[in-house]
Amino acid sequence: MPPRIDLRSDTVTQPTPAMREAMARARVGDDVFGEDPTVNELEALAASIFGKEAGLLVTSGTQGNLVCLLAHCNRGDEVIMGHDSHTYNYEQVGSAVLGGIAPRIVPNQPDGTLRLEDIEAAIMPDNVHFGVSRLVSLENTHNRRGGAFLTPDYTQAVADLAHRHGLKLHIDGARIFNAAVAQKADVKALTRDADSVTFCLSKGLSAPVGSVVVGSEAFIARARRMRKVLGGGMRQAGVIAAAGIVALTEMVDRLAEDHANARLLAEGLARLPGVEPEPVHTNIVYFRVDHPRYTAPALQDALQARGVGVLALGPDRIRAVTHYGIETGDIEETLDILEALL
Ligand code: TLP
Repeated sequence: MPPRIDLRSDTVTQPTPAMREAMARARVGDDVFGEDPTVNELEALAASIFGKEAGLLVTSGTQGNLVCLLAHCNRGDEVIMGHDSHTYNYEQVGSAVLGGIAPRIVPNQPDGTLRLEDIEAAIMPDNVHFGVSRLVSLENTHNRRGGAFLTPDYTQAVADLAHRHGLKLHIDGARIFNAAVAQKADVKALTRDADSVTFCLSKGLSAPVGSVVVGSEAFIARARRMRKVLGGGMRQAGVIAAAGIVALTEMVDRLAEDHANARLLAEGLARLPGVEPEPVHTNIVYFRVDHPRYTAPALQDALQARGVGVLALGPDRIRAVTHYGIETGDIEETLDILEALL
C-alpha cells in the first residue's frame, strides 16, 4: 500500500481526470511506422516548446538519457558528468554497460553546477593514450543537490565551452520545468545551445508514463534508432502521448504550488528538534536527521507507520518531494506528525 501522504517522489503522481479523458479519446497508430498522430503531435509540441527541430517520445528519463548518450557517442568516447548526477548514480551507467562509453566524473558543486575549469580540465587532449571527449552532461534541476536549478547564463557558458572544444552538450532535464517555473525563465533559454535535452512527463507534470528527447532533426533520427535497439519502439503509444500533451499544456504553471509547499515543509522542519533542512530551490526537500532516538531510516519507518512516505538516503539524510496531489494541508499534517515523533 502506498502511503497516504506520499512524499517519496514526484514519480508517484496520478494522471489527472483531463489526462484520462484525453487517453480514452486519443487517435493512435503504429508509432514505429511513424503513424501515431498523437505521438507525432506530442513530439512536435515538445520540439516547439524547446525551440528545437524535433522530439522523440521515450519510455522513461533513464531511456531518454541513454538514447542521447548512445546517439552522441561512439565506443571509447567519454562523457563528462557530475559525480552526484542521476545519470552516474541511478541509471546503472547504462551508456558504459551497453555503449562502451566511459563517464569522466567531475565534482558537482552545492548548487548542482560543474565548475567550468573542472569541465575544461576533464577534456582529454588528442592522444593515443586517452579516450575521446565527446559530450558534457548537465542536470537541471539537480536531484541530489536539493532540486537546485541551473540558470540560462550558466548553461550557455557550458554550451560555449563544450562547443569550443568540439564537444556536444546534453541536459538531463527530468525536472527542467521546475527549473523554469522557479526562476520564471523560458525552457528555451535554459536549453538554447544544448544539443539534446531529456525531460520527464511522469514526474511533477503528472503524466502516467514517458519522457521526451528534443534536438536537431539529424540527432533525433539517430536517437530514434537507439530507442528501437533498446526495445523502446512502442506502437500505439498515442494513449501515453495524449496524457503528455495535457501535461505540457495544463500542468506546468501549477509547479509553483509544489515549490511553495516544499518551502512550507522546510520552514516547519527548521522549527523542529533533531532535523535540519537543506536549502530548498524547487520541489525537493532534503533534511539531516541528528536525533537521540532516530536515524534517518528509523524516522522514515516511523513516518511510514503513520501514513507519510519519505525516502531515507543514508543514515542521516531524508528526501521529501512535493507534487500534484500533495496539498498544503498534507504538509501541515506531516509537520504535526513529525512534531509528535520528535
Ligand atoms: N529519479 C527518481 C529516482 O530514480 C531516484 C526520483 O525519484 O527522483 N534524471 C533525474 C534527474 C531523475 O531524478 C530521474 C528519476 C531520472 C533522470 C530517470 O527518470 P525515470 O525514473 O523516468 O527513468
